[in-house]
Amino acid sequence: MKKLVLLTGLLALSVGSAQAQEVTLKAVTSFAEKTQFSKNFERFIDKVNADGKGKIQINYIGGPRAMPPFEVGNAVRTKVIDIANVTGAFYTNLMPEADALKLINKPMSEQRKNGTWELLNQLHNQKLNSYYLARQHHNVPFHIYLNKKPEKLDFTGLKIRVTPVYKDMVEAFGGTTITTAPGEVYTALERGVADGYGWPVAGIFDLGWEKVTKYRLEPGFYAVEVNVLVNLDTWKGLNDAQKKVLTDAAAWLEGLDSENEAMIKAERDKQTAAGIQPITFSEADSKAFIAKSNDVAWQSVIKRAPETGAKLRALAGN
Ligand code: 173
Repeated sequence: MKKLVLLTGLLALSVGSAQAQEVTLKAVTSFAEKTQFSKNFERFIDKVNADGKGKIQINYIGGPRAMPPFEVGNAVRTKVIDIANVTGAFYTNLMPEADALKLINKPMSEQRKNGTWELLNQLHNQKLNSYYLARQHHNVPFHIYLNKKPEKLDFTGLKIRVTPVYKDMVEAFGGTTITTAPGEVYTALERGVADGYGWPVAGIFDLGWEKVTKYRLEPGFYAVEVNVLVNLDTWKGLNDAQKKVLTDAAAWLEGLDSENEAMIKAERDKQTAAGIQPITFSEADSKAFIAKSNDVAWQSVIKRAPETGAKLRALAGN
């Protein structure tokens, strides 16, 4: 009898380790599939699936059709999914410091050296039960797009679609805010529920927003961030070879940001060709706009997370 138990145990063990040779992670993106802020993550998945044969594979479930964007952070926390492509703006409810990511625009190579990545990884470990694998889209600014032309850098009387990225600054400049997921922007503009919206300099053509957009307000502000998070239990369960596939692919993914300068230029040209006019103000006004936008955002983070918020501001140096 004892022998039998031992044998069964051994058998179970060997089956277990055979399975551990190749793991499959379940992935979700918080942006529509094949659009600007999912595309590089999809390239990352292809790379992992090519490099990770026999070790690690990613099963791509998809985007907002599979899961509402504001739920992705919680889904990776609870291991409903293993790996996610998600902006911090969509999980500030779980981690207020995620709102500071837009204020940190040093290259990831530098953030990994100066302690920023380490602190952010700790926060993701604690509050999102996840490992902070990568950050993408360095040096891509946000803008406010409008259908009414303001006389100055002020949003008084305007209703603007926001996420946590833009909420504090739009309100600081007198605007009324409506928070929606990207999937609801088109209808809000079409129906005149919103006079404008916040969005990065790139990606407005993906969901047809050029048809309902007249102006792009200058200057751009903050910095886009979309992160790749891995559930912490999933991460800890991987062996070194599996971790290496993900870590190498993450470094490669961050390297794709070298494409951004040309991409931004092409997007601006495409907007001009589509009849979207830039609204510009004096250099002094633009500078003051950016300074105030940064200040209100930092204040908002530091109010919710006094100690870590202040540390992040010192690391960001702005
Ligand atoms: O506007 C948004 O939905 C938003 O917050 C965001 C964040 C990063 C990239 C693109 C959009």
